[in-house]
Amino acid sequence: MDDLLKKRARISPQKKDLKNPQKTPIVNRKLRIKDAEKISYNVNGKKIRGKLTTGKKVGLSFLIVICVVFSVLYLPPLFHSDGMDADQAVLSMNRAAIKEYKTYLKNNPDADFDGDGLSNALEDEYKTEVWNVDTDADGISDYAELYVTETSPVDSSTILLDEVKDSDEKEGRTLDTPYKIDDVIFWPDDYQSKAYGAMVRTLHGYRFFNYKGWVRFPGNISAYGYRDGVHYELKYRKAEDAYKIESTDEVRIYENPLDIVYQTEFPFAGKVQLEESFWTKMMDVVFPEKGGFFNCRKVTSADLMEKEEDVTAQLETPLINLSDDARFGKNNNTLKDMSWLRKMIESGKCVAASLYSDNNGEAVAVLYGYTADGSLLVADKDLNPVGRLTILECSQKYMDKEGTIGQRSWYEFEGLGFDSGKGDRISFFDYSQDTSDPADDTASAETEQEELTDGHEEQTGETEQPETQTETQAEAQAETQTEAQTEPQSDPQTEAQTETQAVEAETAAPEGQGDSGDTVITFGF
Ligand SMILES: [Ca+2]
Ligand SMILES: [Ca+2]
Ligand SMILES: [Ca+2]
Repeated sequence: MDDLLKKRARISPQKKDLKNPQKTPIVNRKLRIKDAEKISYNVNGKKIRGKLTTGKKVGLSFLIVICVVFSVLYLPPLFHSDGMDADQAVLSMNRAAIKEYKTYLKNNPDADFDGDGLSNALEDEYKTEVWNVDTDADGISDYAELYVTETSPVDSSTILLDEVKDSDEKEGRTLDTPYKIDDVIFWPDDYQSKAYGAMVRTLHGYRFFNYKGWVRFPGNISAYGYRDGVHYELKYRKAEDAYKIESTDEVRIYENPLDIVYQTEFPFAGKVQLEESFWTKMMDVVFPEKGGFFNCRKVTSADLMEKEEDVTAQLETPLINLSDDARFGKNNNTLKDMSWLRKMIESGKCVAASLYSDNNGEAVAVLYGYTADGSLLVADKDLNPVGRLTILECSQKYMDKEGTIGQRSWYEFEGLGFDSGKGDRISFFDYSQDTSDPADDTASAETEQEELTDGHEEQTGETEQPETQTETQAEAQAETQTEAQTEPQSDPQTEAQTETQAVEAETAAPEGQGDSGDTVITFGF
C-alpha cells in the first residue's frame, strides 16, 4: 500500500517551485525541479515525509561537521587525567583538638592573636574574628572601625575610599598624581583602584589586587601577565615604561623580553611549536585553547622551558610537640612565616605543621619542600608524601589602629581538604629550634602593616603592636628571612630560574619586602 501511495505521489506534479517561475533564475529552477521530484505526496496531494532534498542533506552534513569540529575543539579529552588524585589524599584528623583549641582560646582572653589591637575577649564581644584583622574585609581594621572611624566592624563600608579622596583633596593631589608602593610606581584608572588597589611581591614578580591602571616596575625588566600556567603579554606604554594592570593580575618579571611562540596541539602528533606568522595568528583565533583535542595557543618561551625543579629537604621526622597547645596561637599567615619556612626547607630541614579546621579538628603534616610556584609539598606524620598546599600571597589596603592607611600582606593556603579562606588555619611547630643565632635578639620588630606616607622620604612601617607570641616569632624570623634573601640557592637550578632570581635580586628593595610583606606607599617621590 505504501509503495502504491509513493508511486502515485511521484507522478504528482510538484507545484510549489513552479508557482513563480519568472522569479527563479533558470539554473536554480532546474535544480529545484529536480529536487522537487524527490518529494512525496499522499493521495490528497499533501506532502509526506520522504527523502531529504539535496539542500537539506548539505545543510545537515554541514551541521554535523560543525558539531564534530566544535566538540573536538571545545570538549575536553575524555581520557585525560590531570593527576588531581594527590589532592584527595587524606591526613589523619584528630577531632579531640577542637576542644583543645577552644579551651586554648578561652584561656587567652587578653591575647591579640591577629594583632589588630583588639584582645580576643573584645573580638568575642564585638563578634569580630580573632584570626582576622579586618572581619568585614573593607580595608578598615577591626580596631579602627571601633575606635577611629566608628563604623561597624562586621558590616563593610566604603569609608576607605572617602578617606583616600579626602586626603588627596587636603594635600592637593589628584588621581593623576603617581604614587609608589615599594619601588613600583602607580597611575590608577580610578579612585576605586587608588583606594583598594594593592600589590605584593611573589617568588617570580608581583601580584596585584583590585587595581586597574598603569604601573612602572623598577629596573630594566620585561613584565608578563601569568595565569593558569601560561604567560601573556601586558599592554605596554613605552613613553612611561609602564604596563597595564587589569584588576587581579599576577605579573612575572624577566631580565630580557620573552619570545612569543604559537603552540599547536594535534590529537596524535602532540605539541608543535610554530613561530609567529599570519597563519599561526589565524589559528590562534580559529582554534583557541579550550582544552580540546586540537588547539593553538600563544605562549612565551618561558612556558616551553622545562618545569623548574622543586626545592626539597630530606624527609625526616621534625619536632612535633602535641602537648604544647601554644601552637594554636602561632603563625598568623604572615609572609615572614612563609619566608622562614622556605628558608628551613632550603637548609634541608622539614617543618611540621598543624592544620586545623573548626569542623574536622587537627591534622599534623610534614612540610618537606616547595615548588617553583610556591606550593608546599606535604607528607603525613609517617613521612609519606600526600600532596600539596597551594600558597597565595595576598595584599590589601588597610587602615590600622592608629588610623594610618597603608597596605598589609599575608598568605592564604588551600589543599588536602583545608582552605584558609574558610577559616582553616596552619601553624608551624616550634620555630625555636634555630634560635642559636644571636642576631635574632636584635631583629627589629617589623610588622605587616605599612604606612601611607606623603613625605619625601620613605618611612618604614613600624607600628607598635602588642607583645604577643606571634609578634615575637615575627621578630625572630625577620633576621632569618633577610639571610634567606642574600644566600644563593644551593639546589641545582635551570638557567631560566637563575635568570629570574637575578632579576629579583636586582629589583628587591633593601628591606626585602618581597618576603616580609613590608611595603611603603609614597607620594611626591
Ligand atoms: Ca585581635
Ligand atoms: Ca580581629
Ligand atoms: Ca573592617
